[in-house]
Amino acid sequence: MQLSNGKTLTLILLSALLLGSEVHIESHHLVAPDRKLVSSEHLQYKQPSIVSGRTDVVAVTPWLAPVVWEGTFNPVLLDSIYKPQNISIAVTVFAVGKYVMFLKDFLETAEQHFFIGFNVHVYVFTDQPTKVPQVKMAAGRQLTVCSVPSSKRWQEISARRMELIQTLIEEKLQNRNDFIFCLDVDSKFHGRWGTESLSGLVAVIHPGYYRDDRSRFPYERRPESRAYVGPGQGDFYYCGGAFGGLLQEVHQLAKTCRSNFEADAKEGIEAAWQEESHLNRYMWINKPSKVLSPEYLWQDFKPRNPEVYIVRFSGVVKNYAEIRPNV
Ligand code: UD2
Repeated sequence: MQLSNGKTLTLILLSALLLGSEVHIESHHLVAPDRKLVSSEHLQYKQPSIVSGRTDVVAVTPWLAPVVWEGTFNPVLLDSIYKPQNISIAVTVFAVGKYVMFLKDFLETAEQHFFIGFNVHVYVFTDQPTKVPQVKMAAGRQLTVCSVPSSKRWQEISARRMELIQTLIEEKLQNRNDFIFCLDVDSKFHGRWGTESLSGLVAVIHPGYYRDDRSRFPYERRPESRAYVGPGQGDFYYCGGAFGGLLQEVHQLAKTCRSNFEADAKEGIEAAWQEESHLNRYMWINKPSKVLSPEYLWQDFKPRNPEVYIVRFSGVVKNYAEIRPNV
């Protein structure tokens, strides 16, 4: 039977009511009041245009969220808008087992490129607090080490991050930070990552799949998993290695991914890419309000594509067999 979308939905809801079953709505979008973008009348900057600019990339999603590429924003203008708001940005990074070796480069390059001139608080989660390197941090920036148990499975380390992010926000960050970014440690900053990335819910497009048809995205494809994304569904394939936004939004994301991951685990299911699969399902239902282009998480082994003018943050080449507790 052919029906318009509206009619199909009505029919589904009606049948659900008649059958007495529960209609499960899993949208969690919080109303994140947009911050007022107040600019100074004294700032001189290049005239904006709506007819000239980048034509080689798409800079807006079909739900009208900006996609951030070099050349689509003015960093001086944005910084001048956010600076007087005295915002504070939390960062989480996990370094368990051999991954502590990546901390030095991660922290040192963050000092050179990540939200320079703003309040930044880095939370390092590790099983070896004594191995956290001493890195000189600029005024307004600080680091806190949080102890976590080690694990024999890398999948568990990666997946438990959602739980730890959820509890960190609940127990330590409320009323102290405005935004949070959760980043992979085996990566380095190479270029500016700043106020252009701020929004309610922020996702980064994975560098490995953005030119592919969505049928090739490595979503979780088993319908019995809570991370399931079916054929013809999904928008982009997003990275598990970088996401962020307003505290409340990231809290909702972490809480949902954690509980879905744990409910799956009780039924003996581990999604194809652990928390990355759950994040992809979440971001498909709860559309990100800003999407960062693959400039914000490239991979060192990949040659740079022409539309990527600048690599801002990139995963280092690593030998998985050497650094993971299991293969
Ligand atoms: C991808 C994702 C990663 C995660 C994973 C699926 C990117 C760039 N990376 O990377 O975020 O979604 O797929 O689970 O999107 N870790 C440790 N110790 C370990 C293992 C992992 O501390 O022994 C931490 C560390 O912060 C690391 C992160 O977990 O950066 C992700 O692990 P990975 O880098 O080994 O995952 P990978 O490369 O498969």
